Amino acid sequence: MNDDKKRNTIRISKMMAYLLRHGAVKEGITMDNHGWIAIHDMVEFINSKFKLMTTIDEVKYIVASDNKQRYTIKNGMIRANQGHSIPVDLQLASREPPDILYHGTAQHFLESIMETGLLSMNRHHVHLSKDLETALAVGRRHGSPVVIGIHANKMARQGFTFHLSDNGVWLVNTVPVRFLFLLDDE
Ligand code: HQG
Repeated sequence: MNDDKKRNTIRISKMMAYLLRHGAVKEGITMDNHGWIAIHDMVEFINSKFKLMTTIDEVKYIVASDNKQRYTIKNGMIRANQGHSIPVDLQLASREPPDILYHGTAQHFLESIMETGLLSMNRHHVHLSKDLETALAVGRRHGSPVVIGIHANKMARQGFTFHLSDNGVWLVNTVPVRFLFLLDDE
């Protein structure tokens, strides 16, 4: 893939994330209650907005090669597996989480988190990872990364509901401070 093509692919995949998680309805694209939009509608929108010439096949390639498996395609429709700010019902079954899950964040959020617990902020859920590496990468997006441990199974036993997205991200509405613990950096 040449550099121009790579740049276009990145633009298209960013636009997809924006539309499917946040902007579709605002941009006039029909989305059902479960977060699905027609791939055809998305391709048309992207092409007219960016004067690009993407195709359904290119979108399928982006979905198949996405490093976090962010999207699912089914019957000509596409949706994001997690990360929404618009109200969608992903119809995920509740799942019993492992003993410990991790949340990656930035140092500068730590004080506030340790005061109020983890909040979903602009998204629907707090996003948790099953391994440290992923959590660190998530944290790095916000600044100097720090990973917080969560006593997830204990939370579930106390009545908190957990969901597992189709791409392996654990979702929960909130995590009160009493279930959080700090990890050593080493
Ligand atoms: C922080 C990416 C202050 C929270 C990732 C986070 C993930 C608080 C930020 C997915 C707080 C919200 C989601 C509190 C939480 N006080 N700060 N009480 N509670 N925060 O982006 O988890 O690459 O909405 O720690 O891989 O970083 O986009 O959430 O730092 O799965 O596919 O508020 O997005 O996936 O940031 O990331 P975000 P996130 P993609």
